[in-house]
Amino acid sequence: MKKKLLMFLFAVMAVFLAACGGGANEAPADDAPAEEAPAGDEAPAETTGETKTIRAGIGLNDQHPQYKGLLRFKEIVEEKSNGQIVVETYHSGQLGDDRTMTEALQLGSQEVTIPSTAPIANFVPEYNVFDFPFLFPSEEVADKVLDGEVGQEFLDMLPNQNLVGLAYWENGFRDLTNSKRAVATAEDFNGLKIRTMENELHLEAFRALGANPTPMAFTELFAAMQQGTVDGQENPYATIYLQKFHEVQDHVSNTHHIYSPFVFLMSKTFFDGLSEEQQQIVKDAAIEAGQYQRELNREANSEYLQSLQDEGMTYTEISDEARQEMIEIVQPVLDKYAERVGQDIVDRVYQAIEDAQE
Ligand code: KDG
Repeated sequence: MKKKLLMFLFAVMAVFLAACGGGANEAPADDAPAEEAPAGDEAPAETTGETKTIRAGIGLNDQHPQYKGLLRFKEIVEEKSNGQIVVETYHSGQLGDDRTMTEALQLGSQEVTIPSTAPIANFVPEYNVFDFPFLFPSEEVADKVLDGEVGQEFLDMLPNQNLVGLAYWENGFRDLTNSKRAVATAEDFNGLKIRTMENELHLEAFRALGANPTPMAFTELFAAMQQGTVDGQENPYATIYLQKFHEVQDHVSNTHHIYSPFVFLMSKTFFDGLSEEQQQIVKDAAIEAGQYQRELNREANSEYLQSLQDEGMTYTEISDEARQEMIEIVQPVLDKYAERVGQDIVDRVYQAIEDAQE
């Protein structure tokens, strides 16, 4: 009887051990793919069946050249990858604002966004340099610097933040609008409640000019102007017109105080999961679509100042003397930030700007 019981217990243990041991050696079917390298790393796009999706979001609306550029990016990528990479496009902050979308890229829960450099400076402080007021004298000089060695040096700072910078696009020269008064001189900024991008340097520069700046996400701006929470804002003419800011703003001045680049950002987690061939496709597409976007943007910015006046805004021209006074007022802020981000890199940017003008 005892013997039978012992044999029964042995049999139960044997079955139990076999189950445990076998389970450890054989990978369950579901885990099998994790053992293999992601298909995209080795195989060219055409030979794998896997489709990758890029969710690309921007803050501006679907009329803006930035969105048209994004549609061009989609067209190129989907064609060149034979449909293996699909691009979904979102505008008007549907996926969030510049900061939240950039964070989503870092987390790998979104693949592309194209913010201005100002919010990027919250992740990589060196990017503040691009937002030094009155830094770039023209769009052409900006192109040369950004598409050159120095521009690349800045893109190379992004992987540390789990971001990849594929190209520079253009937001453009920023101009002031408000609903209180015509702004012609530095004095006219006095007490104006101005919405700025979420960036300390912008805040300090406007404070130096005597304004009362408030940082705010772009998605909240129209309502803030409509409700009078802020008196004004600053953005390129294309944005002012296409976002219909003229409906809630009366005055526009060509302050041209900052040239705002856009940076085409991709999540590094996503980029690293692409094959080399696919990485090249998205990089080339971001550059090619960016050329197109810059062209459209320049046409829009030169056309829409007139459109804003046709819509009833008063236009005030900033004289050379008035602009010079503004430059002098904000200089201490620039000196402070140059020290903060490193005089070396600031000097390299200044040098590249000088070289670009030769
Ligand atoms: O899509 C880009 C916009 O979100 C943003 O960068 C626009 O310049 C802008 C602003 O003022 O927030």
